[in-house]
Amino acid sequence: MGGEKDSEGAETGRTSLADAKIIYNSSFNDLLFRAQSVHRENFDPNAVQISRLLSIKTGGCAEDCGYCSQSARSPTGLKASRLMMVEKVLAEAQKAKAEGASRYCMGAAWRSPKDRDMETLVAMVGGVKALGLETCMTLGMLSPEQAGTLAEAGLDYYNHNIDTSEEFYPQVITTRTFADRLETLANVRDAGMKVCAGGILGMGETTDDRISMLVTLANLPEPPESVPINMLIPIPGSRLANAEPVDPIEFVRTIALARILMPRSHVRLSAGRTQMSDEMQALCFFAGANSIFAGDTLLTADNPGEDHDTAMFRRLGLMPMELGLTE
Ligand code: SAM
Ligand code: DTB
Ligand code: SF4
Repeated sequence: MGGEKDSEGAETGRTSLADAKIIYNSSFNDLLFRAQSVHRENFDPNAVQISRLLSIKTGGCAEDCGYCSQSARSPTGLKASRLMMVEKVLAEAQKAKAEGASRYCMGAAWRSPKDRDMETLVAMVGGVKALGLETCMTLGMLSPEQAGTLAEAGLDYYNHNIDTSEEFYPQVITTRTFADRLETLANVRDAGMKVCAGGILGMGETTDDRISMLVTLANLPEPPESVPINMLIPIPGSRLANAEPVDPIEFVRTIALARILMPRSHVRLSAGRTQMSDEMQALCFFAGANSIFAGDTLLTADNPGEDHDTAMFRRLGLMPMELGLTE
């Protein structure tokens, strides 16, 4: 692809925004063919990794993310609850495993974890791992020490999204900065965990914002192993409740660009699948998406559920990716 060049004309190994735009704007057939070719060079094209989500601490969050049902600043009507007990989390993880999940992701509505919660979180990681599942957590910002503690507990992945482009970000969140996000990602990486970082489409951002977000992710010192692409689930009462929905073809183009810029990463078709037809999801898989969240609920919002996804996998000839083949 001819990436960025330094002042002497040598390749820097980074992707330039200009190159990414050219790829994104190529004809749909050319873009999808290229994305699918890259996908096949790096993955089994018919295997989709299945993750499950659990909200271990719901609602009452101090942050003001404009898309979220869990911000205490938005009248979304969501009831707040305390951090779940370890035993309850392990029982839920056991059920998810029995239903075919290979990775278990635990999310908390926090700006960042409190030091008093670390012991409970460490016990959750150890317990879920002992069930033979990969572990992931998303708890907000992490200090280097907190990242170190979770890594030592055996946490495989940490999810922290950049959500959108650096330019559009202040219109979505004001209580923490884009630079704060990158700092947490660096702390996670330095602690030796795998990084899961992506964003949301359909918040009123431009095409250039979407491309810029992916270029930021691809140009991290190491690209994230896992890249969730969410389609905004409009939450009544949230600031972005009436945002302009993203055009499905633009959504698929964004998935294809993610696959091309981050050939070896898992690209996860995350929130918003209840609003997508099987045909749209099929195009996303063809464009290189190879991970989903399964189950009836994400953190607080609806997801298609087991029966629907089993039928869709059958229609498309897709198979759940085996644990151990997810690198
Ligand atoms: N509180 C933690 C944080 O924000 O880092 C973790 C949980 S937060 C809900 C995880 C991610 O879910 C957000 O960064 C955002 O990308 C995504 N998300 C949240 N609400 C969403 C919505 N309504 N539609 C689509 N994606 C959403
Ligand atoms: C991510 O990028 N998407 C997931 C996961 N990471 C934690 C969360 C989606 C949340 C959708 C809205 C909800 O369930 O409240
Ligand atoms: Fe809080 Fe996370 Fe929701 Fe932002 S996205 S309001 S930090 S739970």
